[in-house]
Amino acid sequence: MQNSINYDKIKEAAAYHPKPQDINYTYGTAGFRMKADLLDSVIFRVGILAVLRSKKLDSKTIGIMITASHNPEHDNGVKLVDPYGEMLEQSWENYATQLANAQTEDELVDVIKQIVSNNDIDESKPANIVYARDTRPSGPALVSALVDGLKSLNSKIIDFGVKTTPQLHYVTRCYNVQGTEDDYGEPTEEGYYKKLATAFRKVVEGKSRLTPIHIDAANGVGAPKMKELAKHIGDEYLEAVLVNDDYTTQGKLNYQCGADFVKTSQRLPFGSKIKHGDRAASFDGDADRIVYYYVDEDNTFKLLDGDKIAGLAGGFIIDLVKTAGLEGINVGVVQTAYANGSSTTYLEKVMNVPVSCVPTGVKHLHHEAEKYDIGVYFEANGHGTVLFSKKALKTIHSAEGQTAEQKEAIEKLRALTDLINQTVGDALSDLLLVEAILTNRQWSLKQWDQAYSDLPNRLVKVVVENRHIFKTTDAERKLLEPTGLQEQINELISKYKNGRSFVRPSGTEDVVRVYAEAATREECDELAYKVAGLVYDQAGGTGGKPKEFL
Ligand code: G16
Repeated sequence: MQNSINYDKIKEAAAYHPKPQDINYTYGTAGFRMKADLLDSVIFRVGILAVLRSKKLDSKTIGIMITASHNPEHDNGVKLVDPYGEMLEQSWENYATQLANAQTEDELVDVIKQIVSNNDIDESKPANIVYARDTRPSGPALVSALVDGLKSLNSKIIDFGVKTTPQLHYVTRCYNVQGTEDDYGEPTEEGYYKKLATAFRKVVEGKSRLTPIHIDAANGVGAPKMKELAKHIGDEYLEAVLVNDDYTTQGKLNYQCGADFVKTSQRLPFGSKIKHGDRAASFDGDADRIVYYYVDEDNTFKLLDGDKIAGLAGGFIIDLVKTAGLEGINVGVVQTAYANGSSTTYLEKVMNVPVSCVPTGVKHLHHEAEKYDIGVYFEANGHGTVLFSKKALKTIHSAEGQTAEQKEAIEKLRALTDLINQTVGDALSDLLLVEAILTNRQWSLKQWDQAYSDLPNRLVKVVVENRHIFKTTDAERKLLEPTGLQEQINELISKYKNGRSFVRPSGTEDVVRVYAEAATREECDELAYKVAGLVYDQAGGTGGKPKEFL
């Protein structure tokens, strides 16, 4: 049969993509991610897994994204996207790891057979795959390994080309729900722009346009895609000025620019010339994160990160729901341990919204946000979105409203359900969401920033021999292992006013991350570097201690 699995063919193809010796691969926070030259065999095998997943899910289209997002240009990575545009179901991550680590072709076939039998997969089902990549120079070669993997199982393949990660999530969902009552839009890049642009114009109609938004596109795929989106929206609604939009020169991607750089170093990206009064935002390398910022009268850099976006979006949506008279729709916010303490206090005490804290990684936030009628989720690093449950969508789409004010609020909520990419955090869609809210409120960035003041905070990376020895609990806020380390961290924290700090292994980089916040900048930095030094000394630090306050 045409679709059934030919194991000899797989072995033959796999021989061209041998697994390097002595490397242990793990499907982490956002799939596999590491130096691009170590990924050939992994990508080939991810293709195989995607086909198995599609067969398992009745030939639903599975998405594959080749990107390493915020990582340096020489890294690359790959992740699978499930039919509704969400991250791969967690129970399958283990299969990805097993496939990637099978040393020989025979072992690989054994793992495939096991997955087929464990999941009762009907081998004769056809498989449908759509894939895309970002602008990394290693992308084309990795795509070719992927295609070899997909072809070894006779999958139907759609090459979606060079795209942002959220565009791939969007199109995956579109393919799977086309023509159903959950239709999500045209499964094309053009369809994506049209949907977002139309919704944006609806939400801001009749309001004065804001001053230009300066966008640092991290020299990544977000640059050409933002330009395209802006064309669809039209200058009369949004004026976008791009910097760091050189996505063709090698060595520039994410280099001293982009959302991760700005959030971590808490300063302007290279190339930005914004002055007091200007408005600015940064995307990351695959345009799934966004942070905003401005400079104050005294030239101080001010960051509006994912926490601030959650507050802004949550506040606006709650107001619309109230004005529309849609009682019975609850709104909640989901954060991670990286959320600034002040933001959590603001959300809980001032906005009176329920807040949940989950481990890092979009999949965790996404699932938690699904528990609310409208779930706003944002990581402090700028990755997030808003989910509308079926109940909320039905209520919003069937509501009519009595007064003109109610009708307007309902119309805006409807438009927001199209404006927001509900599959995953999306820098382009989130930019439009923020711009739409600020336009409606006629707020400057400073006015938005006034909701609350962030506690000074600091992120430090520590390189250790083996980050996998770090085990955490309580939404990553406490270390279980190495034993005894948490007690020492607690002792340090107790010496600082409003001190908070935690340590966790990164799922996307070969480092351990240390987060700290405290009442003042000096105390916060001291705490961060002391905890980092402790980790370095007690848990196999290598390559030099983090520099300050040793
Ligand atoms: C990915 C994940 C995010 C996560 C980030 C950092 O983002 O999608 O959920 O916050 O990695 O993760 P970690 O601290 O484990 O390295 P991106 O934008 O790089 O895909």
